[in-house]
This record gives sequence, structure tokens and C-alpha cells, in this order.
Amino acid sequence: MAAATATLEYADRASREMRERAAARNIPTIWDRYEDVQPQCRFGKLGICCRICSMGPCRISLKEGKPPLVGACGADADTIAARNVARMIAAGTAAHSDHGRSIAHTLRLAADTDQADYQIKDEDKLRALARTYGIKTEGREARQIAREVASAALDEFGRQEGEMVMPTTAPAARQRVWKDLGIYPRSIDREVVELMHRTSMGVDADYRNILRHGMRTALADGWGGSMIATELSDILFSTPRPLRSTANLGVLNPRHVNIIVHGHEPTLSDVLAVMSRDAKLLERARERGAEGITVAGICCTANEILMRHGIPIAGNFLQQELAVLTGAIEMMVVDVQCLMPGLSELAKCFHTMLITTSPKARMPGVQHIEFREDKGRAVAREILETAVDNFAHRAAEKVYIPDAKERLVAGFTSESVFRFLGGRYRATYRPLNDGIMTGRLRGAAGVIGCSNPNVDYEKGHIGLVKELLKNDVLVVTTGCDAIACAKHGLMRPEAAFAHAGQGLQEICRAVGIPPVLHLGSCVDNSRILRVLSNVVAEGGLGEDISDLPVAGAAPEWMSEKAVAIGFYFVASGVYTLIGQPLPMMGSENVRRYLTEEIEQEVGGKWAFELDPVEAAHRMIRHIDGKRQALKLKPMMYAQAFKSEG
Ligand code: SF4
Ligand code: MSK
Repeated sequence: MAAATATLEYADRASREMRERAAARNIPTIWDRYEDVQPQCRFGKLGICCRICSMGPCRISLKEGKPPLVGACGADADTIAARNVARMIAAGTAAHSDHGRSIAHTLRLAADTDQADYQIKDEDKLRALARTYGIKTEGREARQIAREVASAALDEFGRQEGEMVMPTTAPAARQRVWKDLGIYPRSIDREVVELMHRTSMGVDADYRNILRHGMRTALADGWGGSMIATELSDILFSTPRPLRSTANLGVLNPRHVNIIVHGHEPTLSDVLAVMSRDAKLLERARERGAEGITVAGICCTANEILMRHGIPIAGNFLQQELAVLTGAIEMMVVDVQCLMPGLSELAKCFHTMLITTSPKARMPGVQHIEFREDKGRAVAREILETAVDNFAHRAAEKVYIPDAKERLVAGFTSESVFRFLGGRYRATYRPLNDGIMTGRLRGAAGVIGCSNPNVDYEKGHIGLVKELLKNDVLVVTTGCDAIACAKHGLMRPEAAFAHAGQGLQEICRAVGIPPVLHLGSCVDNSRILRVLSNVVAEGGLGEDISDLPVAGAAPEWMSEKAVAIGFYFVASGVYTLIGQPLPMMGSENVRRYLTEEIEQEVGGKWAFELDPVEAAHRMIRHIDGKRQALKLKPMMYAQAFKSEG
């Protein structure tokens, strides 16, 4: 179990400095509040407390054989633990997919309205997606196609008959696995609703049956809601291309109006990023004594606008309060997800205006400027002007911006990265597959997910990624792990020479990529699914995702969304390791099912490991096992780590 005394010893310098400044000024942050909620409930941690009906809450005994072994209704630890995990999947899927739904509505708006603030920026991608949905593209205008694509995407949410279309882009062998097990997703809303139904009082009591439907729901997220969010965002806001930028709190400028965008959906933040360069607005900023306007991001909003505009990243989840503590933020604009309610009290200590913008996510006492896609630019202008005007209220004596920012290269996608790897802008995965087959690369790993005060900040992310690189494992990343890697310099092209094994260094040198590839926000984990499908399609590494020498990890996961992501990777055939176990360890049967038996059903499984080096070695052992099964050549160079057997 994690200690309540997790440290910032391994974190970047800016985070350590700002945490110390907060402590010196007696301003509580997430780490202090986390201490305040100790000791945490062990029943909750182990997943064996049920409160889904008013006969409860019922807690199963922690002592083996000692009553109560079942709740008042007779539900045992297996049922209760499975239901609790399943409800996390439902919530995570709902969050990602609701994001996808709002992007689909925005695409329809762009298609329907002449004066829309949104346009179709990637017509090639629109036409490719139209083909997936069987929509005719020849001789048709982009907006006509977009209207039908938006409708087809929206149908994925509420379809009452038949099955989802987007998952047909998975390898054929993978789709067969889902069909045989009865977990091919039918529609996004339907799977979430059915999961909530099954886990309500007195319905599904079979832990395997519950968790299989959990996988079906998670698949509706990864191959549905999240994939729709990614694809349609690329169509509307442009598909990212490799670009340079910077990360960490040092991106804030003491002489500028600083605006932080925080949350997840790109519909507002993209417009804000573009409009912040408007000449009239810059003039307004100068009139108020500022030399310019800096927009920087926190959490996945940061990843969205970094990937498409090169807008710098201020920080990840655990840095949202630290950014306000600089005293240099005129406004923090939030939309949905990963927003700490504690921000509202903290903002009162400074001149920082906290602005909520989504009707789904308001905070008591916090100013709300409602964002509507049909008034995108007008709302963005109001927000930006209000932020600029707030510069006059900044208290110079409260400003402290740590001198810490790191260079990075980001903007990779399932299309661009390996077009790049091909060296001649060919869309081919051949060089990647060849690199793995010849033993220059051991394999690939997706390292993703949140940060969490219950573990040493960024020890898990950075320790794990560095150990993988040392052993010639190419790393792709999204979310808050991507931001951690950027802050620690792992996205500089030259990072390969400091951290990668010889084979991986050769690949990075040949094509000029960093050893850690930033693929975007949390919904962009769907890009990793696409990469895996493309590697299978390229040939030579098996017939299914579960044959590939790959693994996934979320070392410092926090959100229910991470649980949904983990389940869709496991159900897609990927060995998936997280730091803290899922909250179900109070049921030995559920633990055994998720970490062992499930592999027989879907080819992937869960693993839990807090130590980052051991976590990397467990992933490497899995990758080496897949290499052996494929009878690939031995690794080309002596390795820092040799797996047993
Ligand atoms: Fe207790 Fe059963 Fe109600 Fe859960 S569903 S709270 S175990 S009586
Ligand atoms: S923002 S979900 S803390 S990765 Fe996507 Fe970061 Fe996790 Fe939120």
C-alpha cells in the first residue's frame, strides 16, 4: 500500500520549488490535503465496500474466514470488487466518449453553418474516415461528406440495433476474439448504460461476467468514443505534425499576460490559442502594460494545443495549483475533467481569475463564462479580453516563476511518425517492423496516464521510461506521462544518446526522432491502437495485436479514465502494467482473473508494480516472450537487461 508520505524528490525542479514556496506561505496544495485524508479506508482501497443500495454500506471482513463474508444481500467480495471496478470503467468511458460526442457535434456545426467558427482542416482524413463508414466521397464537397461523417459518428453513441463501425478498423483476428467472447461493442451509450444496470443492486453477481462486460464497455471507449474524439479533432483542428516547443512552469513570461487553459476538450482552447495572437488583443495587452500574451496548457488541453500549434506546456495534473502559485497567471480557463475543486480557494490568494466554461463542470463561487460552439470566437474574445484586463491587478511582489523549462519535439501521430520513420515521407511501418524483426529494437511500449500524490511524483514515469529506453524499447506516450517525459528532457532528439540502448539510438539518429514519441492527449491513446493495428497490417510480426512484442503502462494512474484505458488495452491483447493495483485486491478471484486467466480469453492481462525498474523489467520479460514466440532474431547489441528464459 502506498505511503502517505510520498515525496517530490524525483520531480522536476520547478515543482519542488513551488511546493516549498506553498509550504512556506502556509498555502495547502494537493499533497497537504492528501496527508489530511490519511489513513484512507482499507475496504475502499481493496474494493470490498459496497454502497450501491441503502441496505449498505456493506464491508467484507479483511480477516480470512471471519464474518462478514458477504453483504446483507449475500453479495460476496468477488461480486462487490468486480462491480466497483466495472463502475470505474463506465465512468471513464463516459468521460472520454462525452468528449468525443461534443467534437462530433462541432463537426456537424462546421458542416451545417456557413459562418461557423470551425472549418474542416484535414480533408484527407475526413475522406478516409468517410470510407470507414461507407460514405461516398467521390465528386462530393467536403462539407457534404462531413455532415454524413458527423451523423455516422453520432450514431455510434446511440445505435439501438447492430454493432459499432469504428472497431472494424482493428485487425480481423482481434475482431474475431471479441466476437467469440461476446464483447464486440454495439454502441457507446448502450454499453455504459448496460454496465450501470448490471452492477446495480441484485443484477449480475458473476464477477467474470461483470468484467467481460466491462471490457466491452472499455472497447466502446478506445475503439469508439476516444477514437472519434481523436479522428474528428484532427479533421477540425488539423492532424498534428512534428514540431518543437517547451514545457514546464518556466514557459510563463513575467512581462506577459499569462493565460492557462486546463482540462480536455480542444474546441475552446484551440480557438483561444489562435485568437491570442490577434493584433488588436496584443495592442490591448500593451495598453495595460504587458509586453505580450502567453497561453500555456495544463493536463490534456496542454497536449491538444501543443500537438497542433506548438503552444508550450505549463505542467501536468499535479502542477495545476503550482501554476497559480506563481502569482503570474491572469486567468485559468477550465472546461472538463481533472480539474481540482481546490483551485477555487487557491485562486483567491492571488489575482488569478478562475473561469469555468462548461455547463457540465461548474464550481461554487467561480465565475462562469459559458462556451458554446456556435459562438466559439465571440466567447474566446470575451475570455481573452477579460484576462488581459486582469493584468492590472497582478501583485508584483507575489510573482515567482521558476527558471525551468525544457525543449521538446512533439506532434507525432499514427500517420506521421512512421511516415517520418520511413525517411522519405512514405506512409510505411516497414522500418519499424524491420527494426524489431532484426533485433535493433526490442519492441515498443505505450507509457501513459496521470500523476498521483499517493506515489513519489514522477519517479514512476521517469524511472520506468528510462529503463525501457536503456533496453531498446521505443516509447510512445500521451497524457500526463507525456508531460513528465517532456519536462525531464526525454523528448529532445538528443535524449537518445543519453538514455537509449545502442539499437534504439541508431533508429533515432537515422530519422531524427526523440526516443519518446508524444502522441497527444488521453483520448489520443486511440492513436496507439492505430499504431498497433498498422504494425500488424505491415506484416512479419504476427496476425494480431496480442502477438506483438509490445506492452503498456500507467505507472502513476489516478483517474477512472485510466481504468477504462487499461481495460481497452487488455481487451485489445496488450500486457498492461499499472503502479497502484486496481481497487479489487480484496477479492483473490478477481485478482487472479484480471492478472492471469483473462489472458486466455483476450491475449492481454493486467500487472501491478510500483517499483519503476522492476515494472520495466516485467514489461521487457513480456516483450521478450513475444519475440521468442515469433522466433525473431536475437537482439543485435548487448543489453543492459537480459530477461530470464
Ligand atoms: Fe450491501 Fe448488497 Fe446493498 Fe451492496 S447491494 S450495499 S452488498 S446489501
Ligand atoms: S489529464 S486523465 S490526469 S493523464 Fe488527461 Fe492527466 Fe490523467 Fe487527467
